[in-house]
Order: sequence, then structure tokens, then C-alpha cells
Amino acid sequence: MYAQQIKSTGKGVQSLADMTPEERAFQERIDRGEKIEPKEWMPDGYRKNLIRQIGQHAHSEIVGQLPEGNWITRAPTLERKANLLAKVQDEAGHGLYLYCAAETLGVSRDELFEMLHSGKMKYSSIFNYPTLTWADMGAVGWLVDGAAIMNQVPLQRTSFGPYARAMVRICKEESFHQRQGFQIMMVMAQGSVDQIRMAQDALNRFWGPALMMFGPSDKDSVHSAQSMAWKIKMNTNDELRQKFVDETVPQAEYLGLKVPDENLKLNEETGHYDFSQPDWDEFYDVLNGNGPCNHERLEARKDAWAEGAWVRDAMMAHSEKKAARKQAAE
Ligand code: BYC
Repeated sequence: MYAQQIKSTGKGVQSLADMTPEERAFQERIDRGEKIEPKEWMPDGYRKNLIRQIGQHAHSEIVGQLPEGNWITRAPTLERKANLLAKVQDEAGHGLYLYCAAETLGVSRDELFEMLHSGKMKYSSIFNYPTLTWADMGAVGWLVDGAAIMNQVPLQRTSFGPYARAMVRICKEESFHQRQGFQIMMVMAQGSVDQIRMAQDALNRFWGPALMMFGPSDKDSVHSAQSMAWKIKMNTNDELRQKFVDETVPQAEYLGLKVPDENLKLNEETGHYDFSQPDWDEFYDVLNGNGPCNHERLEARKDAWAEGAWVRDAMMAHSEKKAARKQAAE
């Protein structure tokens, strides 16, 4: 019930020979780099796959407000509180752009929420981990938003117009989030012995879950091949994970913190860091609803939906009244 339980729906890539003439013409448009707009013809699989990815992305943004929202009242200074409040509000905005983009594909906001609340749709595994200390606000901004940007910058070139355009603004805001997180980490890492210990502990707890944000290894990714053929996804999960490690390890070194991976080593031949895979059993366990905060996160979202019912009802009543008045005046 609290799981992101639905079984993955990925199938293999459709070959040109299996395509109808319409599907082939569509694929050629994608290959030429054209953007697909909502009212244009698209294969059913393309539509469904986009609803799945954009919907889950939207859910991640709004569930992602919860671990940080938890610290707004406990931020150490007024400035930190204002920054964190603004960041959490930005995440709500990202959710709204993405829900709007998904709605252009013919799914309603109510349907998307129903699928989130019933566990039929997933949200990012990272938000099922707790934020235990103020240093976690630094680690979330630095690592979680950092991983999110790595994934989202290429999505600005995705083939579906509304998704690509939503990403442009989201990426600008996410890069500010990443910097404010890194700045928190810098202050902590240059602080007292206790602050340094908290910063290291936050890195220790968030490193593995941040690597999991990019999804399973390419060999286990069910959607990558078709999503990349349709340019719904621009890179594989492993490509982006490697890029994240390559960029983040020097940042950790600059902070004077140790990435919790004994196998981490710059490979002189490839120019990339060799690193340990995250614990994939833990990843699937979290996806199955058994992460430390799955229950709490989903309950918080369901409560928010129930508590907002009167606002939705009032807005509907207002718009019906307005429409009736307009009709009477005509
Ligand atoms: N967590 O075939 P695969 C943020 C699922 S939030 C949970 O590789 P795909 C932020 C996957 O959905 C940023 N589930 O899938 C907000 C699939 O299951 P279904 C969120 C995961 O789609 C607040 C199955 O595993 N970003 O920025 O090709 C504060 C097989 O995987 C995860 C996005 O959503 C996971 N980590 O690749 C701070 C970006 N990984 O759907 C920050 C857009 C995989 O068949 N999404 N699964 O039931 C994507 O780029 C891709 O969907 C993913 C996964 C790379 C995430």
C-alpha cells in the first residue's frame, strides 16, 4: 500500500519493421530532432511512457518537499530559513509545471494523484530517507539537487515540447538549490568538530541513495532503450551516474570530506572515477515500500490532499456560480 509497487511496464524497442507507416514517420521526426507537441499524433506507447515519466517526476518534486519542509522551523538563522522556504516553494512550482505538462497528454491531475496515493505510480526513492540533522539540508541540496540537475539538463532537449520547456526553468532553479546546499556544507565542513562530524555523517548517509536516483544499472533498466529511441531520455542511467560521480568527488575533496566508498579511485586510463555500485537490494526494497520513510511520506501527501478538499470544492462552486451567472446574462 505504501509501496511504489506497480510492476515496471517496459518492453523492448520497437523495430522499424514492426512500425506502421505513421509510427515510422513519427520516429523520423524524432530522429531529425523535431519537438512533438500535445495535439500532434503520437504512438500510444510514447504517450503512456511520457505520462509515466513526467508523472513520476512531478510526484518526486512534491514528495521531495517533505524532507526539507521538515527543517524550515529549525533552520539555524533567519536567512537560512528564508532560503530553505524559497527552495521548498520552488519544488512545489516544479511539480506544478510537470503536472501541467503531463495533463497535455490527456491524463487529469486527479488521476495522477490517485495513482500516487494508491502506490500505482512511483516517486524518487531518495525521498524515502529521513533528514536527521541540519547538515542533511546541505547534503540534500548538494547531492540530491546535484543528481537531479545531472539528469534534468539533458532533458531540456527531450522530444516532447512541454516537458523540454518545463525543464529549462526547473534547471535554473535546481542549480541555485545545488549551490545553496554546497554552501551549507562548506560552512559545516569548516566549522566546529561537531559540525564537521555532522557534515561527514550526512555525506555517508546520502551518497548511496543519491547514486540510486539515476535508476538501476543499464542492464536492469527496462525503459532506457525505448525511451532513448524516442528521446524521452537522452542518456542511460549509468552514463549519468558516472558523470555525477566524476563531478561530485572533487567537490567532496574540496570540502575535506571523505566519500564513503573504499573502491573510489580515479582511473588514469579512462579519466573517470571507478566506484562501488550502490546497494541495489536496498534500492528495490525502498521501491517495494520498505524504506525508512515510505509510509510517512505517502501519508503526508494523502493528508494534504484530504485537507485541501475544501479548497478544490470552493473553487469548483465559484466557477460553477460564475458560469451560471454568465449564462443567465446572455
Ligand atoms: N526511484 O527502466 P528504468 C528533484 C523505477 S526530484 C524510484 O531505468 P526510467 C528534487 C522506474 O520508474 C527528481 N523509482 O526507468 C525534488 C521504473 O519503474 P516503472 C526526479 C525508480 O524511467 C525535490 C523502474 O524503476 N527526477 O529533482 O527509464 C527536492 C525501472 O527503471 C528510480 C526525475 O524524475 C528511483 N530512483 O529511468 C530536491 C527525472 N529509478 O516506471 C530534488 C525524470 C528507477 O516502470 N526521470 N525507478 O514503474 C528519469 O529520468 C527516469 O525516469 C529515471 C528512471 C532515470 C528516474
